Amino acid sequence: MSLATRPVASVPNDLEAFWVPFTPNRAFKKAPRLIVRAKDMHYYTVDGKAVIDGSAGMWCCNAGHNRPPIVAAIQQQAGELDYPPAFQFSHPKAFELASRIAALAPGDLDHVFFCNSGSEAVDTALKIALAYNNVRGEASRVRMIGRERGYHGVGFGGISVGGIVANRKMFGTALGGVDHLPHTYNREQQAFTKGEPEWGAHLADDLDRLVALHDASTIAAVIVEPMSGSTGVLPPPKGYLQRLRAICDKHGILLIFDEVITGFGRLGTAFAAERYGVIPDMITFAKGVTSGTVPMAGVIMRKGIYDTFMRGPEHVIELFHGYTYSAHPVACAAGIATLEIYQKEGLLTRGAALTDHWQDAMHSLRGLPNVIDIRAIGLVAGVELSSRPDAVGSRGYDVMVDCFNHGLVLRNSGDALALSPPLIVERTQIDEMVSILGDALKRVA
Ligand code: PXG
Repeated sequence: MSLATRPVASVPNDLEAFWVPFTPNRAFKKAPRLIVRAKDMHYYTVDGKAVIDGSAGMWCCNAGHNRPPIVAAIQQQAGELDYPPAFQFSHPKAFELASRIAALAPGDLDHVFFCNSGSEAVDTALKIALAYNNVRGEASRVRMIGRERGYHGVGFGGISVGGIVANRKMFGTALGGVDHLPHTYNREQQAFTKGEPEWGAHLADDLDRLVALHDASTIAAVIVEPMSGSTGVLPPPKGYLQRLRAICDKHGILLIFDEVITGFGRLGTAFAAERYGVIPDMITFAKGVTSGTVPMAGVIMRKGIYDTFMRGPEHVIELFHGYTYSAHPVACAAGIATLEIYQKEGLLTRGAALTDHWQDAMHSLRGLPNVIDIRAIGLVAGVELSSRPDAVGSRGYDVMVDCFNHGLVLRNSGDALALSPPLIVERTQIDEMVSILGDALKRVA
């Protein structure tokens, strides 16, 4: 079809009203990056240009874009049952999706509480940790332990246990009683390692120091991302998560893995918990559960936690918590169709099969201007650039914009670039991404 006869996507003619999240609005509105269509590995811009998706949207479109079975499931569900009350009523697909997710999760992570975003999932997990300790007669356990450089969304719970200063400093003191483990990144010890670094397992022992300071009887839970994503892709040091699990067990502290990014195949297993052979007490998930098509998230918890709540009088609500859109039918339908694609196409383990090619391709960028570290694992990579002395983050931003202008979407977090393509990515597409990024690194001083 010629451009003249093709239906032209409508371009907003006034960009003022929408406050674009986590974005420098004035710079964006001067040169907006508008995407109007997507298919499989590609986005299409408002002016019809194809751009390869190097970030699965924002770490979520793991099955690739606009996959017909997911689209059909969403359309059908919307036409059949749009919405029933989420409290005191439910619908069959909520149970079906929960059963499938529980079956994917390792060990006795058997029960699922649904939310709509990773931030809600984190708040939910923290609240379940508090309530669980209450119900089991350990109500003095009210403290939460997060980690420096952790990202757990933007709710007050999430920014409290999170450790990204820009996300915290403007927003008061948030939750009280929160302490933080040290982050696990040390460039001198770890730069340019492939997969998990050898150095750093001992940093888990800092939890013992926090227990000595606060006493175990005051600590409800520890929450960490098995691999920190937003802060620039920091794989866990070998043995670190196992050590954290052992220390939590010693002190009766719950361990929560925030798998909003690592869940649904990013590291080559369904969940990172499986990759590391560590069963946390709760897993938070979001993003990949519907491949980004409809907002959906949740908390998977071990049987013992759920069972502890199921002991009171049967007519009494066990947990005073939930959202209007918990287990929304359209999201559940999308989730079921997504999990079917993951299973049929082996996408949850494709990250393991492709990881050698992925790591070699990413590490080929070593030696290009300003590259000071590369961290690649599963199907995710962080490429760290040195900061301009007078403008931290500006180089990463310029590379992101340059890549977009030359056909690649990736994420920039300060001067760290993150790549996490849909799990359907082909080797040739990995090479294409690396080539565009390499050229951008040469162009941007
Ligand atoms: N936990 C983790 C580990 C996350 O990565 C959230 C919670 C919050 O999810 P919601 O759905 O509330 O956004 C996240 C979200 C990026 C980027 O480019 C990362 C996220 C979101 C947007 C951008 O690093 N992670």
